[in-house]
Amino acid sequence: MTDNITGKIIKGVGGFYYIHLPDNRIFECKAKGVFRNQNIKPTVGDNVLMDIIDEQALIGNIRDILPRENSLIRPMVSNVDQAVIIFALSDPKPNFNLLDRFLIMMDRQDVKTIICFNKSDLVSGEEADKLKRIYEACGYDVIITSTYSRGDLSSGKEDGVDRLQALIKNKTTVFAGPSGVGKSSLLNAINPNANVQTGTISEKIKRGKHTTRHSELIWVGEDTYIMDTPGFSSLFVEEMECEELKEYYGEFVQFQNGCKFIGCVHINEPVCGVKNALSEGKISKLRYDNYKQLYEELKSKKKW
Ligand SMILES: Nc1nc2c(ncn2[C@@H]2O[C@H](COP(=O)(O)OP(=O)(O)OP(=O)(O)O)[C@@H](O)[C@H]2O)c(=O)[nH]1
Ligand SMILES: [Mg+2]
Ligand SMILES: [Zn+2]
Repeated sequence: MTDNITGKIIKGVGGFYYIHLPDNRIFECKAKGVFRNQNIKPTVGDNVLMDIIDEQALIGNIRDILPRENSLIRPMVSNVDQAVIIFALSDPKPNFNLLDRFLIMMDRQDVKTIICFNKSDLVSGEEADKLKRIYEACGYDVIITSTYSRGDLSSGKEDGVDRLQALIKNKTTVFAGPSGVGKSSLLNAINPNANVQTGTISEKIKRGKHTTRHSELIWVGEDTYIMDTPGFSSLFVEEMECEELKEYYGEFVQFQNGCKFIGCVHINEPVCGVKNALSEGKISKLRYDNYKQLYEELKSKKKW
């Protein structure tokens, strides 16, 4: 029996945890360590100390959970470095309100988010570039990808999948986004060995046929993991005062000097630097409209 091996939980199903070791073996473990007295539940992403029970059968036991750098609630995962939120430019059409909700949710959990617009083969270059500029102006890294037509070198354009690959190296990254946008396809493009199931969207149920159902970490190279998550179609921004919302719209900040009222929320106040910037086209109407909609929803405490 070998003790105290360090590994990472990549999956948890029915009381079993799957521990990935640096040598790329995966052990099926139960959790019987001392941490159980402290009421800590092992979570995907946890680095753990494992005892090997049966080397041949790849069975072990989790002895201890190493200290967490962070621990997200949605999705439930530990030690995350960053998130990539993926939307399709078309099929399905992007829901920008949902995108903002996700950006806010990750910001509230102190996780850096990169935006990836996939399926660039389905829209014009101008359309993709316009969106890229809008979200870059809000302070986000934006990548345009296609898993269908990669590396159009004739146009001299950098391939988005290559850029994504570079951005995730040596990190643990959560891939999130609506169903059918190509999260699993991108994962396979980055690492063909990942071999994650993907699927065409069924017209009837509007869901991918091989839709991802469990969050799972996938090892894609040394110190590099990606968490593939099931698609979501709605998100609820909880426990926030409507007055707080503006803090999550980073591009507003530089214009707030122009607001007459302290605590201006940029909705109905006269003399507002943000609304002024909006009318001059310095703030995107798309973003402002989503801000306003979320503000009203938070104000009326309506759940969504
Ligand atoms: N046109 C086009 N289609 C793509 C692209 N990437 C993926 N697809 C297709 O989109 C469909 C959905 O892809 P998936 O990778 O399964 O999507 P997903 O985001 O993992 O979906 P869920 O697991 O349901 O959340 C599949 O039919 C893919 O072949 C792309 O760049 N362009
Ligand atoms: Mg998937
Ligand atoms: Zn204002």
